[in-house]
Amino acid sequence: MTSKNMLDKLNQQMYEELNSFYIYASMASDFEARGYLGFAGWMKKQAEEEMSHAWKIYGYINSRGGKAVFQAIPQPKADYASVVETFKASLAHEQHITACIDKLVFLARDEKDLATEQFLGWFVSEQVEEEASVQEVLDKLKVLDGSPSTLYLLDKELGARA
Ligand code: OFO
Repeated sequence: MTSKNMLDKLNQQMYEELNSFYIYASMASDFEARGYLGFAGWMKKQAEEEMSHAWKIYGYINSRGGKAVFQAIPQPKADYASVVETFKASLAHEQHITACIDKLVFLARDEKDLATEQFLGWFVSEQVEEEASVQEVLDKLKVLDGSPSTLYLLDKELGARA
């Protein structure tokens, strides 16, 4: 049995995932406006993944006798100063999401809710991947000198993800 408290916290996490979608969709649009179509495609893919995370939680809440409830999502930041700044913000956001997921796992353990703990296991692994993929981009940006030509090449490379 999944407690009302746990279901409420899962609802909060569904909000976090939808908020992530909003943030990354906005980053994609900012990249697109600056002509970085590859970075934009990469971020759009990221945003789509966030939407799929939200649906996963939605399905779980409803399958455990709860009801997924949608909260208002704040307007995301629309303009970033540079490509590096955008990816740094993305990494910070993923670290925040990891902390949220970890808290949920500890709550599930406290409540001896094995089903929810197991459900959250997928998100724990996913966060390792998500943080690593953003870190990889930041590492490449650090190695490259940030000149327009290298940014152009990286933009092309990341565009292949989409
Ligand atoms: Fe980016 O992993 Fe969900 O939020």
